[in-house]
Amino acid sequence: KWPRGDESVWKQGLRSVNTDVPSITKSIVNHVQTSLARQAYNLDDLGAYQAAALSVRDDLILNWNDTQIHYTQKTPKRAYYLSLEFLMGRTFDNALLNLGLKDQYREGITKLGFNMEDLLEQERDAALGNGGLGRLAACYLDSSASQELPVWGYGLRYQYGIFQQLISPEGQQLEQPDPWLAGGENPWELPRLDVTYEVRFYGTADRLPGGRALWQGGQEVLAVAYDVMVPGCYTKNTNNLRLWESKPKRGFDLNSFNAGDYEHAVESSNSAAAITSVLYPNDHTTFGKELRLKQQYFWTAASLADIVRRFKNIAKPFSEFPDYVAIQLNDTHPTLAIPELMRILVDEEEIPWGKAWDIVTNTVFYTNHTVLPEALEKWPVPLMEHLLPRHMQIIYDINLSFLQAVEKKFPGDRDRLARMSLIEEGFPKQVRMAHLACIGSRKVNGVAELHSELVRTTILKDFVEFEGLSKFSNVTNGITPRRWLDQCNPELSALITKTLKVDKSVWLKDLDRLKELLPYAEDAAFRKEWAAIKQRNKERLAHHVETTLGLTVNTNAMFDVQIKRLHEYKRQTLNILGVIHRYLKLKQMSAAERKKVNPRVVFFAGKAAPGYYIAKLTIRLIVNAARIINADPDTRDLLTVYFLPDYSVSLAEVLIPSSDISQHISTAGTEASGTSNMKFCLNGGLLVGTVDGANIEIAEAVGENNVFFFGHLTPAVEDLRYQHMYRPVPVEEKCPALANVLDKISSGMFGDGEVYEPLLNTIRQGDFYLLTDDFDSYIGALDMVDKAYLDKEEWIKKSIRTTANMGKFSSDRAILEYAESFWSIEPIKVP
Ligand code: OX2
Repeated sequence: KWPRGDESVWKQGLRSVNTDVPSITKSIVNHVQTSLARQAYNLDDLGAYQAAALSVRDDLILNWNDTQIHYTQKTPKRAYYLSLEFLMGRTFDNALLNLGLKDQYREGITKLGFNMEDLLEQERDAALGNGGLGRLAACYLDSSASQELPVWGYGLRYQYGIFQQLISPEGQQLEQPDPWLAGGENPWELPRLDVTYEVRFYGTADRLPGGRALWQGGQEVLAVAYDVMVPGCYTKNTNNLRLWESKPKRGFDLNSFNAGDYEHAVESSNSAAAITSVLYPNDHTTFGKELRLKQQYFWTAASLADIVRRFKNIAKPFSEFPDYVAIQLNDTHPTLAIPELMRILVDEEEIPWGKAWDIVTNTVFYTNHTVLPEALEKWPVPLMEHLLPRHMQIIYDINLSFLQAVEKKFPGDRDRLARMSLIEEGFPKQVRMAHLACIGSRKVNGVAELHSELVRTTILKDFVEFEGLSKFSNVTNGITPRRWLDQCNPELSALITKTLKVDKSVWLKDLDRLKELLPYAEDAAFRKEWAAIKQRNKERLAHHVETTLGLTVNTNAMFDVQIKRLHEYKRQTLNILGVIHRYLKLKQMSAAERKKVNPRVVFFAGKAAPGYYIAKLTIRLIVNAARIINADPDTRDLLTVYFLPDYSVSLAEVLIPSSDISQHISTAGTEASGTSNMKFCLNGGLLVGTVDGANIEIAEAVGENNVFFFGHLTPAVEDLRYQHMYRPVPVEEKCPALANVLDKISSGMFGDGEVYEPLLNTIRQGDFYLLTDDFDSYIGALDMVDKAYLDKEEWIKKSIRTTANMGKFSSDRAILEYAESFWSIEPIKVP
């Protein structure tokens, strides 16, 4: 029955998605006219982009609305992906491709006198993440929608995303804020000013009889929802990413205001707004800052309140909560979801403690992303007690019964109790978030085979012994082929579609179909097309470098790319030292010898955490080495180096399709997975890497003869580090080639040598990341690359075979593994 008014009048007003060019241009012009209040006379590219984006937004809203209504009616079990970072990048192009409307929009935009590519460039990246962890979350959202799974994301709507990186003339990284929302309205989100929750901090928690407590007083802050629409690929299903913004509960303190104390009046309102103001730019380090803990609680509390309210709408007993809700913790950042859900169940819903714990441990799942000790989150107990007094009580209570159970299984093993406790002794005591996440979850997983094995045998070994192996598993990461092939490499996508003779939506959602390309490696005409596309992608990158930096890139050279966060464990230093070694060798060659050398262009890009001194020095070395090397007339036709500033998702989309080789050269056992390795290989770039993270599984999939491996293996690392500590060998003895490079840097070949001493000393003393151990085999691997590249036809075959074998690394496969083996949710198609 129609709920209100005249049904036919309503129906006349309803619109559906615009799919033909005339209705698309009509909609764009309408937005120019009314939403922007402009005309054809005063419309620039930015305005045209905005109007076109608003038109796409209308379509997304229709699908999004139908999806949400359908889910609400069908009440399927849903999964919630809690991530403090979502590195979404741009939306316009991706939405058009997923809707299957790019061609129509291109035609319409052309008719209106604009150029599609120029409009795409107007959009600012949504850069609410640091690197792999945040981009993985974005790929998983795309795959959830594309595979029609009822999955929502929950995150924070930071006013400022990851900082913008500038490089000073000396090669110093400078940071600038990223006010990504400053350009006016963001067309890709729906403000839901009606969806708000109160979140409390500080105050007192008084225990009541029956295990409950009353938490009151302190500061109350409002969480306001902003919904970001996440369209699936060639499906109506459009999922939701809900981002929370903090707001003061009341505008300002009226008493202080009336008393003339304006500063105090706005203070609390400022402190509320500050919570979601900025993304913390650290990757793999924790700082123990109160504001960060506030972010974590604010976000988990608002998300859980929202999840619980939605569950209550279906009027089921709480014992059935795990039948309707799965919550995935993206790393330990949302671990407070565990004590917060306990608080809601015990204090508010009056469920007995034991039953509540059963509900929690059947609902929550935890993904670990690193075994690096400095990245394992710990929070000082005094800070936790002050900010979240009730949660600290709950954590103590969980710990007590947990340690009693451990004691029962391993009587008298005090060391084990100390190792496993949720509280680390010390001054101050600290809460170990990974332990809490582990015992509060139904399943724990790592992100690649090797990493999951390291989780089981190192950081969570005691927990495996206590809880059994079956709780600990692996889900190898994946990437969305929509953005990382169809969108970033349209020509290759078109060639694949033509060759496989299926609609592109078929293979894009069933990436194993790429296997059908294998026979074409033997087809010379196909190889020619394949190589021509790679070449045009190189030219596209060269054009980008030319227009943004004013530098001319040699597109006849091999393109060698390393793009990722700057970190000692990722060893960009090894790469630049290798480049310098190559330069020195070239300098010594005769002109005749140089004729036989393959020209090479080396690209670097990546941000360093603002306080990470050594990583910033590495950038400085790269920039200054590039300056000298690129200016040398003896060698510049054969070797050039570029550091491209302000790495972003959008820059990655230009770099990745252009690479001949890419480098993933972390010290064995340190890179949990890596995901850009998958992106390069999917685009037919070959991998140079260590036997680490997902590199191993990529090599298994594409064949070891199609990758260039080097370096020591994980089991050797501990011993080598031990030797560095107790039986150090000088670099000159251990690795003369490397010692020579270090000497040249020290002696000022690339500017003031003194500057680099702290960086070089990390290698000369201790060498924790094993550069001296791996340097020779690294150079060996790069020599192999040179040799292989000489046989162009064979190289192209390798490239085709690599792409053809990358099906496993679709994030569709990964998300379906989570859906089936962890969350027990099923696809639900929106009609
Ligand atoms: C990253 C890991 O370093 C990387 O190896 C992995 O591919 C990515 O997460 C996605 O799983 N912060 N970022 C990561 O771990 C942490 C902690």
